[in-house]
Amino acid sequence: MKKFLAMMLALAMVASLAACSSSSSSSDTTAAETEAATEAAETEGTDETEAADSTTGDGELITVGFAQVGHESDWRTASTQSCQDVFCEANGYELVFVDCDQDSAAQLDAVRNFIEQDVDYVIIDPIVSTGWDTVLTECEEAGIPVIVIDRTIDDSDNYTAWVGSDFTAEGYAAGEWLNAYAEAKGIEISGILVIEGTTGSSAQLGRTEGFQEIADNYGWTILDSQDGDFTEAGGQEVMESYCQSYSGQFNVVICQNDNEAFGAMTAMDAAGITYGVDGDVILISFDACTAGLEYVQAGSINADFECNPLAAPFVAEIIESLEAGEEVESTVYMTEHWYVAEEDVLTSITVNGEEQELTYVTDEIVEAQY
Ligand code: GZL
Repeated sequence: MKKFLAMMLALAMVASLAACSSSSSSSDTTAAETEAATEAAETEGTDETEAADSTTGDGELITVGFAQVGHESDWRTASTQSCQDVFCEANGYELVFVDCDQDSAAQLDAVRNFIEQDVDYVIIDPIVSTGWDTVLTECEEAGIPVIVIDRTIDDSDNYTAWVGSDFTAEGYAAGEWLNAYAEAKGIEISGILVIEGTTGSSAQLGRTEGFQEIADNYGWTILDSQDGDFTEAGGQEVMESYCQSYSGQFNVVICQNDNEAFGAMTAMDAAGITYGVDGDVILISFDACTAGLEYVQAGSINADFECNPLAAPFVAEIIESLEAGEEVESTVYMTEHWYVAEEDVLTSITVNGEEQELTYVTDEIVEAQY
């Protein structure tokens, strides 16, 4: 009965998806979700009843409501796919997925809809880090555990666990790499321009804070730091403005994700500004998605600081422990790598006194990336 009810409510949810995201992205996502579930079921060679037994033992699927940030970047696509691959019927789950299209109000509505549907678990990747306390209390009162992934919630700790990355550490690593690289290459850093991620997201806050601290330590000048919203269009728009306003004043560009870097490269190409290993501007990025690593391998991006989007398997472990009545870790950090374009310049950096390895990008690494 619960499964039938969940299915009917899920269908109602799909109908309301347009409220949360543009119809094309929600229908694409639904199609992808269906495709992923079908592929997984075919791969597993397991029918739904057998698969359901594998998770709950009573033939019931575990319903998981996932309020995703949006579809703004390659990183986001990989994050969504990871959840769809793991939380599928073949593995004993029913995923109610909502693409919130970078709209914080819509994301809160999505979580409240999950409560109405009485899902078993809620997963949230919070678009911004504040405004969460009330709805998390509502989930608690409804007896629905919440697992936060990727970005953090900073105004409440009323959730079961968080799985993600240390964004400030990513910013520190980018700053220390830049210092060591400039020294090794004999480059005087004249001026730095930053294209930030979505304002108020913990990824933007952490990367900005970490890099700023290192810049202050070395006395670097950050000429400007504007929001590119983690999108290619945003990165291009901000970089076009920078090329106008700061021509000849900068030799470092920091993009807080790969898609912004793609846009920044388009803008610098149009302005006749060279970048990368053989260019006048050092280009640094974050995420290290496959396309980003291809640009690193080509020497267009000098260094790319990975942010791992594949949190879903770790979330599934948490849910399975909770189903078994076991204690769970409240914080799970993902493993990340710092990728570089040149094998013979630096092999490691020192961050807060700790030596951190650098990874030279090879065909095998690009092939295996997300
Ligand atoms: C970081 C993640 C960010 C990525 C961007 O964990 O939230 O959001 O860096 C994505 O690509 O848009």
